[in-house]
Amino acid sequence: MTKALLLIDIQNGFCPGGNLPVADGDQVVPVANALMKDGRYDLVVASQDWHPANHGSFASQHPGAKPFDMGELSGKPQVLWPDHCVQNTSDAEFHPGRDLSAIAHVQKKGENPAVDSYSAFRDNDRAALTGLADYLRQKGVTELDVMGLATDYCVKFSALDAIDMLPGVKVRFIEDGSRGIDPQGVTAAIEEMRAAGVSIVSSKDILGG
Ligand code: VGL
Ligand code: ZN
Repeated sequence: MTKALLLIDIQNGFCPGGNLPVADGDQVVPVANALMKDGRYDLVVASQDWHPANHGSFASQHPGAKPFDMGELSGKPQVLWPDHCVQNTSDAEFHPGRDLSAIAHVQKKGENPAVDSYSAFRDNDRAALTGLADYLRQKGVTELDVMGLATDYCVKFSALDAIDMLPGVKVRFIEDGSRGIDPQGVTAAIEEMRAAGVSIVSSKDILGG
């Protein structure tokens, strides 16, 4: 049994004060730090949204568009976001309260300006893989707990891809270790994850007491 924790996009950009803030996004930091203590996990991996300044998911790249408008990217429907998590800016840095000492691997994503990458495993068009699935397979991971930001986008797509790409691995979503962009989207995301075979758990179940 090899247990891994996957921490999704706990970056300044998705926390209060960031460019695409998720309500109470910073509240997941103490949950992540507590879970990483005491060697509970054999492996801890983090993803990092890492966009070039001209990324096609940014409303700023679409004349006349506003952030959160529905637009198109490479012929596919795309939510247009405020510029966020631009490479080598403080917005893309991990939240300063995070304990990074246990993180064995950082998976960057979203570098191709022509396609968005919500999942830490592959681009939204499913063409390009990030390499994370191979990495976790090579480490012999049998249980994967997923948490972070944002529940209704990157966390959901990462958990669904884990089910799809890592057959036989038990995947759990840590609800109180995650926050979402849209409350209705969060409810739908949790249902979608559950229906796909993801267990919904609380950090208290894991920490005990
Ligand atoms: C995310 C929107 C755009 C996320 C990333 O981390 O959930 N959402 N880029
Ligand atoms: Zn992004």
